[in-house]
Amino acid sequence: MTRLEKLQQKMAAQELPAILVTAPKNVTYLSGFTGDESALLISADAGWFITDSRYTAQAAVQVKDFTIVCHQHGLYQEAAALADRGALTTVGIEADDINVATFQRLTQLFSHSELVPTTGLIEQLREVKDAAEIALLRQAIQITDDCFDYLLGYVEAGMTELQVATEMEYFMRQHGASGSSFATIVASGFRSAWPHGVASTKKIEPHELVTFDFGCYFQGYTSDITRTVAVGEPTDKAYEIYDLVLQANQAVIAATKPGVTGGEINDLAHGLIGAAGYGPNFGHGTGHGIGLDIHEGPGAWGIYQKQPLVAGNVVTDEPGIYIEDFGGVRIEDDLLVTANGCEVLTKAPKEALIVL
Ligand SMILES: [Mn+2]
Repeated sequence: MTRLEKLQQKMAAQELPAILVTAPKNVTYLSGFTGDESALLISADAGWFITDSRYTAQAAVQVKDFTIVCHQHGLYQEAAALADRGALTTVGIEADDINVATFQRLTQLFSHSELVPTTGLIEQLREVKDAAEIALLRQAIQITDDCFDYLLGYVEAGMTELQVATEMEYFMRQHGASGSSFATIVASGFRSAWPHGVASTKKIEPHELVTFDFGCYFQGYTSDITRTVAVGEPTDKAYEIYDLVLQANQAVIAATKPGVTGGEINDLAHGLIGAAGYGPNFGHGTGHGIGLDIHEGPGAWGIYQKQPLVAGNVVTDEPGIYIEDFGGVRIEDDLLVTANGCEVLTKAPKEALIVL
């Protein structure tokens, strides 16, 4: 079954006769198109890919399963005209993607259709990766693993965090990445206690902990890894919190399998760190899904907390401990849920605190 057919099956089950897909990653997922400013109009038995002249040649190569339509007078005008012609009187829209101004415009343009907000229809399909997606995720992750190996021979006290982050991003692009997953985090010393301390002009000082949280996009798919190292021998406390975070990271790996919920995983990691007295120092969730987006379902919080994992989910495992004015440790792996457990996709070393 194609991804389009899977969506049409889901639409039928929810009695949704048509949907306008505007979120760029959802357009990519369903059609194969990697450009932007395009949309899909999908009915029970048809699919139109709407774009403009900048993208028609690219679409002819990339887009499968859809009729390609090149608009002259506006993306949404064309979508509304197609809906009129197809007598689509009810059209779903992606509530998470459409802002209020666009919604008002769509309401005017789709004068013969009722617009129905939907959430998560395509995102739910994206949570279960197929073999082609897993192959691309493996390649994105390989580049980040290689980058970490390179880092171990590169980082020295006296370098600024930004210098290191720039080198990392350059390395990943040299090895096939189209870009980084997010602003690369290099957080040293007191800044390592900031869970999302994006690289700054601060110099890395001897004996400091340094947390690297980074990833890259490879052919549309993203990776996400965190490692903490010490640049010169750190204090005993650094070893203590490193070992605790590692235990939590490994406990999550041991527990991750189909049927377990994100909430259970979250409680396990927080329970372990809490029992050692560092509960208040671990404030964030234990993980999230990755794929076309750096944060996607299934997550370990919010609406996903009660949702059981299934084979084909790819989730992160990222406990951390952050102590203000001292520093912090986070260890993050990417896990592929398999039939009876999980495979750790990230291979970068973590078994003991690395001292450079
Ligand atoms: Mn992450």
